[in-house]
Amino acid sequence: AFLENVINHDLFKSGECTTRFIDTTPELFVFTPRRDRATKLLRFIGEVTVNGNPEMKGRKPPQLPLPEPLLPKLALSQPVPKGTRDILLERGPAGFAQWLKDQKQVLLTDTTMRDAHQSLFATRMRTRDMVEIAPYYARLAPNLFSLECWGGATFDVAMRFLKECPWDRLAQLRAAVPNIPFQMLLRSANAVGYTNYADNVVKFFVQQAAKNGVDIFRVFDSLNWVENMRVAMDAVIESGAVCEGTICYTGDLFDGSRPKYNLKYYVDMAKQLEKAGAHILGIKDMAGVCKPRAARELVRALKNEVGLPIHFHTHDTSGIAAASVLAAVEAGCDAVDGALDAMSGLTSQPNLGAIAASLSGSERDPKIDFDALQQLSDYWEGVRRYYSPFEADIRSGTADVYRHEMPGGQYTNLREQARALGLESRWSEVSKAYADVNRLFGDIVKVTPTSKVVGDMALFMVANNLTPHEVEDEGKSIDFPESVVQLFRGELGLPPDGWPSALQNKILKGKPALSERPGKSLPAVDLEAARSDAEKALGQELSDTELASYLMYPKVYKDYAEHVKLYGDVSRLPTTAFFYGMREQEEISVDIDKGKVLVIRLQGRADEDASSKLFYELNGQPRAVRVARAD
Ligand code: 3PY
Ligand code: ZN
Repeated sequence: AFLENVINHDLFKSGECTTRFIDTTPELFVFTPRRDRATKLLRFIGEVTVNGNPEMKGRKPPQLPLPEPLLPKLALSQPVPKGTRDILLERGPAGFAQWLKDQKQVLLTDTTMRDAHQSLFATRMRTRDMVEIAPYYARLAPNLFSLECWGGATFDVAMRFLKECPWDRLAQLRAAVPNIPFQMLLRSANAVGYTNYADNVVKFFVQQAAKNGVDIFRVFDSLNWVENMRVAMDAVIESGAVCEGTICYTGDLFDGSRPKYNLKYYVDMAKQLEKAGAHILGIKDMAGVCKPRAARELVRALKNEVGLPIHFHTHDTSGIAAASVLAAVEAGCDAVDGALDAMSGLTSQPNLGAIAASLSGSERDPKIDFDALQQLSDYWEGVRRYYSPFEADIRSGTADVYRHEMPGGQYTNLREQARALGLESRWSEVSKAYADVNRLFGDIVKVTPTSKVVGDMALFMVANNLTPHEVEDEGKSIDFPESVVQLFRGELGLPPDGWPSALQNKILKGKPALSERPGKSLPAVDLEAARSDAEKALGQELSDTELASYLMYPKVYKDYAEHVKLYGDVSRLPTTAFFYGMREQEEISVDIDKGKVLVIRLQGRADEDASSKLFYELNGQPRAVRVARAD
């Protein structure tokens, strides 16, 4: 690059430079960003090749090399056809909801890019693997109701573990798929975090998400408290996006011993959501415990009592979730979620292709091109192999889910937490403790973030060999996990019937609890002051979306930004290089910018005492990088 600078310099070209040319021409030492970016990426690949990706610690990599995922055989020069999003853009959110309600066919949402990987491999799917297939979705499946591709746990995992920008993911996907609505999961006052944020932060976050490509917001509250959903719902509606006000399904509609979550409970909540301005009513069966009979009755009752179109979401943890989906469709459900075949089943969504096939020829035929879905699924089959170290060791459905009621999206994450605490071999105790904690907490809705607290407490009980009786026993002193204290202080809101008071007294040790929604007493955050604090700390300017990331996760965002300074945008690397490094003589290509491709080959490696030297070829030029060895 230095030589390039010399050769391209005007003075050099004019032939008028003297021997002092180099000393007196500092700009020769200013290298183009391209070289800088390449150097950073080579350093990252070197680190991972020599020391391993920290994310892989204790995990077994797959057998390498892996075959390239198969892309559909379709020329991307084909124009993008009109799709469901065009209907939304033409009619606006209310008109779009009416259109949905008027359809005879059932509409389909593909959750592969959000919930499926959150539920199968701890949310580790990288942007690059999504962006590769995205333009094919636009051409092959324009009639999907939506792609759930953002929000939930993907936001923090992107920065925390994958070292990539969630907003960049959204922008790249949006550019590739202009014709299918994008859907995100929003935890109402908790936005995409694990705690309630100030109202103005929730609002700012929603505005950014809507502005940058989210069309449909599935808004839920982790205690089903509509009061705590209003700020987020209002922000969605004011942003001009579609508000899917969502009920979290829990318990068992027909279990007389748990009458709390009966039909009346859900119908009342649905009416409140309708009144609060929801365009669509979501039913979110996050654990996959809504049995077929319950799904049928619930949808039937809600269709009768509420005027909104209904969108049903479930998980296949039990192995029979597709039956619940079909029952919901029979009862008149307007849209349903599934994951493409290769990313379906187990703790993920039921199989979208199979659901579509089962309904084919019926009154509710979704009129979807199977061959197209199959081609997309073939791609995902290849992608899934990249992530095998993150998959939980489960091979079948389990009816045990009706006992523990753990959300599918939490299952692999909690197993991860258990593993990190050395409790993996005691997983069955953890899942039993999870059910015990739910009873101790008064039989609550368990979905992020309340599910996280229940999980924390379950791990705490197993790690400390505590029985439910000991937890309740006033004579036994317990130092409860901080998240449990916060929950009982009301920092995530309130269940409709309050907390069990004896346990609350024990946990809070006499300290007061909130009696209103937390956002009411949280002071507004001075957004510009927060921006300038972060800018000072990082020595760089923050855009609005970066500020939104920082507001959600200050520490995670800062660590991520430091990583970018050191290693550049690693989201561009192939997934095998990112997690497993490079093998000798392997060649990868990395699109670092429009039309700018780096071809990187690892030629060889020399191990010295405390470091290793890696010899690369970068676009045909030799480059060497030295990496200190961690061992
Ligand atoms: C999330 O909030 O991330 C969930 O998937 C809840 O089910
Ligand atoms: Zn889910």
